[in-house]
Amino acid sequence: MAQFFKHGWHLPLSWWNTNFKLSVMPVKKIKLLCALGSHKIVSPLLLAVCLLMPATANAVLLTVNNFSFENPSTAPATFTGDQASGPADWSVYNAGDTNSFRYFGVWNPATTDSYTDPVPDGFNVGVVFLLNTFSIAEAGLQQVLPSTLEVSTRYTLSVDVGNFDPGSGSAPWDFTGFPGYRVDLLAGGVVLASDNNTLMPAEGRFLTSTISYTVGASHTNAGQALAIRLVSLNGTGVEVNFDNVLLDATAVPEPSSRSLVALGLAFLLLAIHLKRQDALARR
Ligand SMILES: [Ca+2]
Ligand SMILES: [Ca+2]
Repeated sequence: MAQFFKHGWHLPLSWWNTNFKLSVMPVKKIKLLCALGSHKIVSPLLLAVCLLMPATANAVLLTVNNFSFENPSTAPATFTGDQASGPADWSVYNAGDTNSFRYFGVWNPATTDSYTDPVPDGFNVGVVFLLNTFSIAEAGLQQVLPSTLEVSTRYTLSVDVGNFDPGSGSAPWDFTGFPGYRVDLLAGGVVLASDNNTLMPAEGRFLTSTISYTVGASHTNAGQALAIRLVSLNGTGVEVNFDNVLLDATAVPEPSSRSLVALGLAFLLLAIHLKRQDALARR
């Protein structure tokens, strides 16, 4: 104990290893020992480390209906949709102009050259088709989810975003370029987080947009319905495609209270162990 106070917290690792039998272990091994409860036979210090390690919480996949735009089922090289309603379970989001030449639905690119990449999931992709010669207002697809915003939870939303290749058979529309996109996560109609056009998929390619949003101990929109909005910014290129819309939720323990308790327990265990070591040394 005297040695501990003499050197304070700046003791070399070898001292810790000798006194606490805690080797330099890979994090994976420490996690395994923590999970197995082996700390009881390793050392109190390992138990303290276990207490300080963040808890592993499992992500729960929330329901996004028709997340892959497979409804309606659509034949290869076929668009199914209209100007007023989106694919099943999705509705049209029109930010400004509802009368211009704009279509919403699903597209099955099989047998066409509209995509070099395979469809991210299933056969269809969601379609937001806007001719910006009629209006520059953004538009897209949106869905209110069955889940509500929960406190102490981290949400992760991922969506594959595609750039329709002009290919050789897309006339009379010119799909050259990319109109830009935005993915919004909402609760109670309020936007919580967005990916505002940070990715630039090449012609005929998909990229995955991912956004995260962590809710603390309280939130103005807690208990209100979550929603997802997939937007085309209506720049040059006519069409943006979306697919594989996945939203998961992970419980997040309150960091302040959890770490305070863990730190307190860790110091208590260390003090007990040091006292025992000191008593043994005096014998
Ligand atoms: Ca799909
Ligand atoms: Ca394009």
